[in-house]
Amino acid sequence: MLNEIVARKKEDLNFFQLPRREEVKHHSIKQSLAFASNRDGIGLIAEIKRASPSKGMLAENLDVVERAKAYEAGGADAISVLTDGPYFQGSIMDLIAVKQAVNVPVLRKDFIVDERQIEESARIGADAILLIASILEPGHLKDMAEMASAVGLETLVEVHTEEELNRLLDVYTPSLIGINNRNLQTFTTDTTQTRALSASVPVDSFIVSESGIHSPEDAAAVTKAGAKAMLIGERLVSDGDPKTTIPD
Ligand code: IGP
Repeated sequence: MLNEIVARKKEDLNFFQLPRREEVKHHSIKQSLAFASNRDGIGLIAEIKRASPSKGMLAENLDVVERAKAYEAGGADAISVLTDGPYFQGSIMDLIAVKQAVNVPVLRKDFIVDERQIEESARIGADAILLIASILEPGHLKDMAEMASAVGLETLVEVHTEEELNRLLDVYTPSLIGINNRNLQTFTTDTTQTRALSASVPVDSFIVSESGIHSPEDAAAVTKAGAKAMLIGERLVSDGDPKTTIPD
């Protein structure tokens, strides 16, 4: 019986494919995006998003490994993986699988509210995590960012309003700031939000424009507004070719 249990345990570990710590090769998301922004005018984070609370399923039976490889081959400079289950149909297993399949940095996209999620993110091989200003008090967010850095994770700090941004900047200046064009209360997107907030972002911070980018025109507009990278989910999940959205 014990032999059987042990054999089963080994099988489970294989199934889960949790990486060995020493086998995880980390890549810096900031460096990758900065390099791309200098080369192409803007960097691209392509997102694996199976579903969203507002649109429901975006792709049935999405093969996340195949999709992540397609994004990488198509020129994505980083991959974001939604790991929330209840609202986005993702899981940490999606991230584990994607991380092992690509050589670009992988961002864990989730609602991080507890330090145990930071430890977990490091353990599953993420290179970076998202921290959302609207759900974390500025002081708490700063502590979380420092904890993340201590375990080798970079952070993308997301703001949606100028008030959130200013409250945060009073205590902490993130090096990667995501301006979310989507209002998380109403789910409506407006890419002019990037322009509205970018003037208040400190010059040394790197701006990522997130959400609602569907066309080369949108991409050009956020670039003009000061974004050095853009994060695209829905459009790419439904389309699959990152190049269609990158401006020349
Ligand atoms: C991607 P879009 O409109 O291209 O699918 O958006 C990304 O910005 C969005 O998924 C997102 C998100 C979030 C999801 C931005 N911030 C916070 C969950 C939690």
